[in-house]
Amino acid sequence: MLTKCPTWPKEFAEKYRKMECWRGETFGGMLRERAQQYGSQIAITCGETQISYKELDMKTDLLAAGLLKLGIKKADRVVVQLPNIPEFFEVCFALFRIGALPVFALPSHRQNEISYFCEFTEAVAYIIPDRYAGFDYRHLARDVCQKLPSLRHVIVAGDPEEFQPLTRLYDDPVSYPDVSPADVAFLQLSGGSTGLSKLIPRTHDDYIYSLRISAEICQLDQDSVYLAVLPIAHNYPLSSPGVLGTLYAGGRVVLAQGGSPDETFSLIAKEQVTITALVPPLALIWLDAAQARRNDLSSLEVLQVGGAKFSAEAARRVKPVLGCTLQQVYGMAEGLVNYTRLDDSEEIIIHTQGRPMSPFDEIRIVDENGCEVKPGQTGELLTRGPYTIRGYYKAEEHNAKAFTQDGFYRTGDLVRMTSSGHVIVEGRAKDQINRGGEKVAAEEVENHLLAHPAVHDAAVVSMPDEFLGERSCAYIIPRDQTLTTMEIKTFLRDRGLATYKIPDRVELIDSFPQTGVGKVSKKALRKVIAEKLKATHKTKM
Ligand code: AMP
Ligand code: DBH
Repeated sequence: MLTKCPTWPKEFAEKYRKMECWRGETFGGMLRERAQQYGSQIAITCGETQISYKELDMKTDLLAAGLLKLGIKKADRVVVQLPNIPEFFEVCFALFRIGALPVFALPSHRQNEISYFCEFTEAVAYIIPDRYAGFDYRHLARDVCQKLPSLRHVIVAGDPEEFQPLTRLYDDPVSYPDVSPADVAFLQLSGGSTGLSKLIPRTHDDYIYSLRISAEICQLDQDSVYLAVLPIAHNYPLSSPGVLGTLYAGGRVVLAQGGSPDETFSLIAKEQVTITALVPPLALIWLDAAQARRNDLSSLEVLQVGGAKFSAEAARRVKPVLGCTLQQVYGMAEGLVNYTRLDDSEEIIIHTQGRPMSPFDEIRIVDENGCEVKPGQTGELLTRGPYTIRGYYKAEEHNAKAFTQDGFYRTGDLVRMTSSGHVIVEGRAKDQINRGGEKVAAEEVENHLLAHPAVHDAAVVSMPDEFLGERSCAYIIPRDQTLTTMEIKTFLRDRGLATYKIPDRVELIDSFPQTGVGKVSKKALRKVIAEKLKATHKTKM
């Protein structure tokens, strides 16, 4: 058993079992069952490669055996940084089958993030592709190994150079350790709001429940074809219903390497894709591209948009332009996912972020004092339920703040509920920038900025952006007036920070505006930059 993972109190676990949310399934068992049910039907398509359910199950067995032989044991952590390639599934299911835990890093993470994940989770192995999207992950692995000599294995899908090749690990099947449905299956990442990302322990029981309900709501079945456009390690394309929900339902997953209309539109026609998931900026690109060209997108039934707020103006265009039903998705790796239903009215689909997927999701909307607001008023969303965690991994102090005494997760999102029970996201109480679905914790970036000798103080805030919704702006009080934006950006990149966290804009300032109690007023800084942008925009017109 993995320690330092808060879990559901006994009476809740009993209730969720009794109500048949948790049905005692594991990922290893689920794949075995699907292989028996669907055999030679295709589970995964990637380019010309097709993998059937039976084949996936078999390869999983072989790889699981190889991982055990390598010395990877039940409850060990393994940082998995794989893009949308078939090996992602073989690796994850093999780890699930032996009860080892993938830690889901994103392809965009760099030395800083990966070293932290490896160190914090005491990972025994790190699994990467050779090269992907013009980046050589073996370079990254070398940097990580230098920093963490204790990391035992680096395993490469592709040309391994000095590391271990994934292909050599496939070995004769053995018997595998017992894995309990109540065990933690993997660690997912939170977008983070205080410093470094927190790690989210999800159990087989709770995650598989969320897959089942998600697949039901999206009406997935054996004929469904899900196009994976976003990086599948992310919770949204992984589980809402994502690639795992599609496999749960016996459908087919088609892996795309990116979201450009050039690649995806022809894939939709070729593979007869029925459903896909985008973030708002990509949805905007698709809407414009579809109007400008004549691809056959008629197989597409559902377009999911989530990860950041989708504007009603853009939402309104989806059906007329793409000819499919829009589904808004408002979720979080910590658990709770809201969906608009496929048969909801246009009004609801366009103007709301949906409603909780499970009847057992409990929602509270509260003011600054923790008191419930009046119906229809805006407040912070708190939630508890059969697939929402009760605490982060190894984060006792943070958990005391991020969860209420009675186990509700404080989402940090400001929402209001319509009389129909649908949620509208109105803003954010947490110190985070949502860059078109990519979350940046202000404090993490500030800490890096403060490490620069010419930076006296730093505050990172969001600024409005037509395309991404928000971008990041770093306000810096310099010790040295010659400090340039370029220098700051290079400094952060050299520290191994993922590119999406590097501030889009740097503003030098003499002092920060303050709140009544003398804290930096980020609200005031956001206002200053928003007005400045508006003024320059006007002079340009
Ligand atoms: P993460 O912590 O990375 O799992 O990100 C979850 C957060 O993304 C939520 O708490 C929201 O702040 C944001 N989010 C996700 N989906 C939506 C959406 N449809 N509209 C607005 N915000 C969203
Ligand atoms: O942004 C997210 O983290 C998210 C969005 C939609 C998510 O985790 C999800 C659905 O499951």
